[in-house]
Amino acid sequence: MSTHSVEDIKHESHRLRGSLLESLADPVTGALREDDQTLIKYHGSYQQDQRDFRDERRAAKLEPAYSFMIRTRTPGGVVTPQQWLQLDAIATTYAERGLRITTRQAFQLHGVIKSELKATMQAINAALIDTLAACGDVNRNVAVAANPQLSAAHAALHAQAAALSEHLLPNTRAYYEIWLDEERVASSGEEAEPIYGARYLPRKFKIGFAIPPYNDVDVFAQDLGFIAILDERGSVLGYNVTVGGGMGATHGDPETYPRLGSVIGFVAPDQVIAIAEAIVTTQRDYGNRDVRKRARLKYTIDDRGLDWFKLEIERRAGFSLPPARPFVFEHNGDRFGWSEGEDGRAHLTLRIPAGRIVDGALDGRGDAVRHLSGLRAIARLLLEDDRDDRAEFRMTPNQNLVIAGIAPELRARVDALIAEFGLDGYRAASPLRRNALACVAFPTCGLAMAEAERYLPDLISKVEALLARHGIADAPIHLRISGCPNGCSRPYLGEIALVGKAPGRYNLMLGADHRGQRLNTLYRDNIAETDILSALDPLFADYAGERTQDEGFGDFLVRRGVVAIPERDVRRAIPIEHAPIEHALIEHVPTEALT
Ligand code: SRM
Ligand code: SF4
Repeated sequence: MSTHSVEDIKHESHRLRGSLLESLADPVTGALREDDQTLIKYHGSYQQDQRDFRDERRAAKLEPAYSFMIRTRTPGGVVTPQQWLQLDAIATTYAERGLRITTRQAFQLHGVIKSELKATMQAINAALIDTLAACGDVNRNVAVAANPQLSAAHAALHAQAAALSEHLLPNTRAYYEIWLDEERVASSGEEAEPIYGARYLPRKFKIGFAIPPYNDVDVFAQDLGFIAILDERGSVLGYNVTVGGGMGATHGDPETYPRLGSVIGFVAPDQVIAIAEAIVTTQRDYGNRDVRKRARLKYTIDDRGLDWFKLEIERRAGFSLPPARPFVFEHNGDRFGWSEGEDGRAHLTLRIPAGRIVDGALDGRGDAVRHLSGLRAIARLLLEDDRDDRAEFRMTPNQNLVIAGIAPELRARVDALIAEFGLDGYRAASPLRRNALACVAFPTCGLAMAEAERYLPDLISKVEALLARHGIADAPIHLRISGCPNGCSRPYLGEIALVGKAPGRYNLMLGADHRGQRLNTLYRDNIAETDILSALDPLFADYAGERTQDEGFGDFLVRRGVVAIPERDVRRAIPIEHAPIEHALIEHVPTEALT
């Protein structure tokens, strides 16, 4: 690693330019200079190396197999069928392992080599998608509820999120100069960064918009969350604001911890940008720049107090926040299958295991799938037919995919394609499998301590067998696995979670709800698969016999005192008087229980 601190690197980078051009042009190595490895993150890319090959390469006295991960900035995860085809072609040409949908509704490409990085970036931009600020100490991809049914509310939130994402982009032209050959204006000096300043933020910053009753964005895991409050016809009245959510922690360091966002009040739609800017600049000025592990907004708030924080952001925004409005969350998963939007269009939510879209992967039942080819065929069909340009591909924050806005008369043809290409796995999959999340981990993630994405199908099969033995194969339990405690699959919000500690060893965490409102807690430390299954076995037996109707597994464990969750790790809904707006489901996915 660099001997320079990240704060110094940012400050001395000439607005994120560093020596990236020189690093990219150096043919001797597949890597970048050390400081540039930090700076490239702000351009949406990470230098990585293939960890499966490390020993072999070392033995052969070769440098590690360096390559780059590229992450898109796609607010709300929406792309057109045309863009889908372009991304597919880019992944097929330049990347390994297809397209990867992330837990923040972005695409990741893995395995792009340095000499092809610029061409890949240019191809992404030619598809009218960029990667600016997808990583780094800035505002990241803004997540939006994927809700396919409330079409008008989704459109309003998506527009709001896209505008906010634009507003919070860094001002520097570095991205355009390095990747898109924009000429640098010699006399212009360094650009002003009115929102970020010369050192950008102390740490990454994340924003998500939720539409109750679904909490698919896990709004309480965001640094800044907006919970949409709709009127009875589905129009957006405004948003409850949540601050200070975050998942990341470090094993054995009690100074670091996951934290749920605190609900601090309500804003009207036209106040969203002002309050977001006030929060971002407060974090810029007061976030911890000495200790990176303590630099997220959650620690700024805990160190200085929520009351202080609220007063400070109100002062900066120039208005005060009235009390939060009633809201209720029912679920933080996705609703699979066909549904109908209020606009009469059809929407299809597909399960994409761990978000990895490839041909030939296993779907957990040993079947080869052709997801990349299948989605290509669907995109082509939609393009052929898209008379009114309304169909879109919408990634969900649970790594799944909604094909939204399909003309109803195309349903049968889309259904035929999902069957042909094995994209209909959601119909037969258990609720456990459908709802499971796994972060990337090995072989690309440099921070992984244990497997996650690659282990998920096998792990699920074993947990499914255990559930079946107790006669509860259809239990809609949310299981999440991360290869380390950073929490990229938001594991601390899983009813069951495995958090990697070492190869084959995990912390077993239990007791979150399935609404994203309660964190789980450590149940067993540093155990291997056999012990994980043995620990779950008696709990499943009890759950099978003693659960109340519709009681979730996490709720059951808390009620029975198997785990105790402190009140600070719980966020309560504010009861609403009228029933939440009903959603029209036109496909009943067997065994899915929405609790
Ligand atoms: Fe993450 C770092 C992957 C969502 C918390 N995350 C990483 C890196 C870049 C590893 C690294 O720093 O070298 C991983 C790249 C792996 C790879 O090979 O692709 C990585 N994070 C991911 C993705 C792809 C996981 C996935 O399986 O989908 C998600 C990409 C999101 C996106 O599109 O922007 C991803 N990461 C998250 C989330 C979930 C979320 O945002 O909703 C979290 C927890 C929420 C939070 O931020 O608190 C998360 N990632 C982290 C952290 C811990 C941050 C902290 O506060 O401590 C790190 C490590 C770090 O920043 O130092 C990290
Ligand atoms: Fe990598 Fe850890 Fe994030 Fe998994 S949780 S992708 S192992 S940083």
